[in-house]
Amino acid sequence: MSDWKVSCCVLCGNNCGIKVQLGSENGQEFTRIKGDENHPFSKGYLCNKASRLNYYLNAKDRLLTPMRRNDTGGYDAIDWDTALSEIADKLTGIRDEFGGDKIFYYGGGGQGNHTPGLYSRSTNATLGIEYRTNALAQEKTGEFWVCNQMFGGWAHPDMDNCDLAIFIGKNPWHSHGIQRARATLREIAKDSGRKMIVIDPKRSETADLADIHLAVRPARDAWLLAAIAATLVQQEMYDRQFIQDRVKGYEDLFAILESIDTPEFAEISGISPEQIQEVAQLIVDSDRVAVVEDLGVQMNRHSTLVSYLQRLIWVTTGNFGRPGTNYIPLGMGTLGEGQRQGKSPVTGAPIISGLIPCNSVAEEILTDHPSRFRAMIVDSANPVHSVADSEKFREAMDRLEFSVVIDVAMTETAREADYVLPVANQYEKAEAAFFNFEFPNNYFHVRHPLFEAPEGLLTEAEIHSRLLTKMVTIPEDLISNLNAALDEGMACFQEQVFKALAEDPSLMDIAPTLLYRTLGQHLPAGMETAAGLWPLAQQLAVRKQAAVEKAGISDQGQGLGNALFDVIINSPSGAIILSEEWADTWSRLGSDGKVNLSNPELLAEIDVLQAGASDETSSEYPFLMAAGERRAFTANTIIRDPDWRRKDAEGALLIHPEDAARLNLGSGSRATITTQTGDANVLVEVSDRMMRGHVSLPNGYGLGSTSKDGEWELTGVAPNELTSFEDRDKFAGTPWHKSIPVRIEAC
Ligand SMILES: Nc1nc2c(c(=O)[nH]1)N[C@H]1C(S)=C(S)[C@@H](COP(=O)(O)OP(=O)(O)OC[C@H]3O[C@@H](n4cnc5c(=O)[nH]c(N)nc54)[C@H](O)[C@@H]3O)O[C@H]1N2
Ligand SMILES: Nc1nc2c(c(=O)[nH]1)N[C@H]1C(S)=C(S)[C@@H](COP(=O)(O)OP(=O)(O)OC[C@H]3O[C@@H](n4cnc5c(=O)[nH]c(N)nc54)[C@H](O)[C@@H]3O)O[C@H]1N2
Ligand code: SF4
Ligand SMILES: [Mo]
Repeated sequence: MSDWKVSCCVLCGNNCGIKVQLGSENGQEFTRIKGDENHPFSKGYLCNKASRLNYYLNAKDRLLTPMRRNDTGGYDAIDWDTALSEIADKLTGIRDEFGGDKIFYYGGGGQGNHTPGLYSRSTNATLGIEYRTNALAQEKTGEFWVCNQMFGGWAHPDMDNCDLAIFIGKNPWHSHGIQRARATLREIAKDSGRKMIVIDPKRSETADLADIHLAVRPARDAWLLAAIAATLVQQEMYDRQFIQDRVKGYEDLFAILESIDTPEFAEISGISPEQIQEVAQLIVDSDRVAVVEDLGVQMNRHSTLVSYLQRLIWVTTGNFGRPGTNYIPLGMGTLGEGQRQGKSPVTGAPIISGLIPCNSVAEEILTDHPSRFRAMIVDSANPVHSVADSEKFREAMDRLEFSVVIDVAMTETAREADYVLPVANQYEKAEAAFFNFEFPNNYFHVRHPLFEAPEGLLTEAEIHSRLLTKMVTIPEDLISNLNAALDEGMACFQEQVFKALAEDPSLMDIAPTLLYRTLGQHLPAGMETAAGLWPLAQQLAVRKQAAVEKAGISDQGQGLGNALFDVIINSPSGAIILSEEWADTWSRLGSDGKVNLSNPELLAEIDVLQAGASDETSSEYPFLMAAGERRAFTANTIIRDPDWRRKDAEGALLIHPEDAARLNLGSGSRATITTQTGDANVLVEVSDRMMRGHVSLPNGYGLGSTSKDGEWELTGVAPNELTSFEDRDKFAGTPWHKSIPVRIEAC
């Protein structure tokens, strides 16, 4: 039996620490998996999914060689040098003829890996790529923008220390998103001094544990939250002192909230005025309110407005910047700075945090507009499956003059690409993710590789490095100099890097690859891909010297940034890298230290609510469907082998008993779901958790894999075969996946 090794689970963004024993009877595998009690935040916690990680590690359709599409639409295995030479030729050809801004970059990381995004920067800068996106632009960009306007950064809840936890369109029992979610939820539920409110049309597993479940009508959260905010203002229940001292730009907002007809809004939302009053009172009576929203509202109508309205509730009641409330974290990398800058070249879609809305990508390609994208690099993402209207995305990929996918598997997106490049998986290289939002102590987890990659597979860092040598002349003498400097020590290396960049700032374009070729090669074997984190460590050490030192990291004569880098690459369970004060969260707000509630565009949008709600359903499409629910055995498209699931093999459509009876459906029967975009045959499960008129389909199904007879077989329904890319938020372009009008018929 081997020793216990440490790493993390890669099946959701929580990335809980794991301890594993390794075996190699059937290839590389984890023979035992348990929680790592030394992980600074997951502290030994795991959910049911982690025990199934072998299905990722030993994925049965693992890609093992570069592939090139042939004339018959199939793929031929080719060698790396041929693949990378041809890819470099195609990409530089498109750049030279049409401009680098016609090449689009999609992805850069998944739930557990963010180093692809670091190294692709060299390729992207060399090609002059200007436009990119990733999955955040189909869920979080509206929230990012709202938070940027209010706080100058993305707000997070302190669920561990709150006395009132509010979950809006989020089911952490299954989806996590907060550390040790099930344990945390149980702790809150058990403690008579703490309360929980869940806002969800479905009686979710989280709602089961709540003190108050507000079963809002699907897609009507905006009216509910506006009614709660209006109640606080109209009855002067807000925190006057806090507003006076800590908030600005609220005057126009308060005037609008004064004018809201609360009973009317309550009626539209499906929640009684009495319950709204009760909730407002509970918020005011609580000392420490922590609030989080997620896809139930972010992938829904009025999503950006909802992100704003829910924040009004806790900002006006003073629940920010104190333990147990809400804060702005700081970590190694930033995910969503939230600036809205520029527009996409063809459709003029808003670019937030540098990302084009995922829903707009196909439209940016399927046009004769001269600015259309002509090539795409997809790295660690599966947009054909994950973006609205899969068929449209396939058409768009077909229309491109060139596309390449970098992935561990032959995904739905890979199957549309001209070239597919296979990579070492996340247990075969050093990896890290930037989903670390804890505060005031913040951690970072660089995982050490546990296995060698199968022969012939490269890391993303190596792929981008080799691709670069095909496109530009790499300054090999500089690489030799830097390697010699490394032999002298990190301080000398740092000095030489800064000197080289000062002499030739254009080297910044290929800096990640330079680091990989120098620092990377001096790190312990297998850790090469961690080199790209070095500049982030340097930046953090400069920006937050006191907090890094308070975390116990000391300069020791090599420079604080180098010491921080040393700590992160030598802490296999993860390390605390920042120890801040609660006052620091206030310092992110700008010079006056005030939360800014002014947002004229969203104020005007509250007026739109006053006009009432339109009926999203019709006689043709009488149900609303939430397309993409998180369940016990879903993990985006990270595990593709259907056998990993212990239950819900096909991903059943959940429907209320009365609706099912009316349609002559029972658990185990089959139905056809029809939307404006497509139809699908689905297994039905009757569930009294659902609201009448509301049905739910899980995410991560409808993936192809090789069956026992060697056939490519799909399991369950891929939700985006049924969704439309036009159904999207007007501020952020995020999709309305959680309220799709559908027709359901027994078959
Ligand atoms: N098991 C599992 N966990 C995951 C993932 C996974 O694939 N599987 N994916 C990860 C990722 S990428 C993300 S972004 C998160 C997402 O995590 P969540 O947002 O929590 O996941 P969902 O199940 O999509 O949606 C949450 C809830 O929204 C509710 N909802 C639907 N319509 C409405 C509505 O109109 N109003 C309100 N208020 N609620 C509504 C649903 O009933 C559901 O309970 O999960 C992460 N964790
Ligand atoms: N209708 C509907 N659509 C949705 C959702 C929904 O609720 N409803 N949810 C949305 C959400 S919140 C999200 S986050 C997106 C997620 O969608 P995407 O970001 O497109 O992708 P994932 O499914 O997370 O898959 C990540 C990819 O990374 C690959 N991969 C795994 N390990 C590695 C590695 O080491 N290197 C490389 N290069 N690749 C690797 C996997 O094989 C997979 O193809 O889906 C969205 N789509
Ligand atoms: S899937 Fe479960 S075990 Fe894995 S990171 Fe998420 S919460 Fe942790
Ligand atoms: Mo997500």
